[in-house]
Amino acid sequence: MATLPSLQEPQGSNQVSDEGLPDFSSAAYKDAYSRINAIVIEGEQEAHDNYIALGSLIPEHAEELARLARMELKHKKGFTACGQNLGVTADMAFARDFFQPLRDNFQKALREGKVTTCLLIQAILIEAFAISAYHIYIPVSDPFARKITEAVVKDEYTHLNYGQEWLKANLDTVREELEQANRENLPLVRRMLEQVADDAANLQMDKEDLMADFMASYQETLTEIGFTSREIARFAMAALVG
Ligand code: PL3
Ligand code: FE2
Ligand code: FE2
Repeated sequence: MATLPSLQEPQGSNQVSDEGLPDFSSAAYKDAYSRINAIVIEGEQEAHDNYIALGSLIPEHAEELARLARMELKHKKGFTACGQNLGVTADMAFARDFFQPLRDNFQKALREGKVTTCLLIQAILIEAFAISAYHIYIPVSDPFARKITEAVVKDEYTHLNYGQEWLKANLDTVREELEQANRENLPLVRRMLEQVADDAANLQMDKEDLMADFMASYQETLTEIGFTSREIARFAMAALVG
């Protein structure tokens, strides 16, 4: 017996085009994008604010940090356009909540003048998270967003590098604070990854790919700062126990 073709696309399922890309106009895609897009927009805005704030803790680098901050506003603009291009309204309230634990920890460290903790949170953990997300997003993105994201990811390496070089230059004095800050904040990043996994899956981004890419940047950065593989393994363990 012949079945009637369904006129409406099934809600919640991910439509796939001939090229294996998601259907960017499906309700399921747009719903997930409203949160992911908001997370990215909010993340770029907070990154801007954090680099400006870091300028007050490292006044001799205030100008360079202001330059990094400006790049973040450009990223925010680019990702805002990505959402508009798909006809999606970003759920900014969701994104504010998403970042709250990490934002609170950054603000506390800032009040206490803890440069090392602030740099670990913004320039290492958040940037490595962004880099992994953008890497995994690029191959499954729409052509408009792809161009923007490819340009952004290059800048994010500049930001990661800034934190890396400062921590490397000060390694003798920052070890203890870095270890403690990592213990408190790496579990938060892991939770954030888990929170975003279902929406990311709707954009055809795989959770394990995200985690693996994150761990690769994280470990590489700690190696560059000057930690041994044994020390890095201890650092990474915080993701398991937190
Ligand atoms: C700092 O430069 C940027 C901070 C942004 C944090 C990004 C979190 C990413 C979550 C998963 C997003 C997938 C990418 C989709 C892009 C529209
Ligand atoms: Fe950025
Ligand atoms: Fe950045």
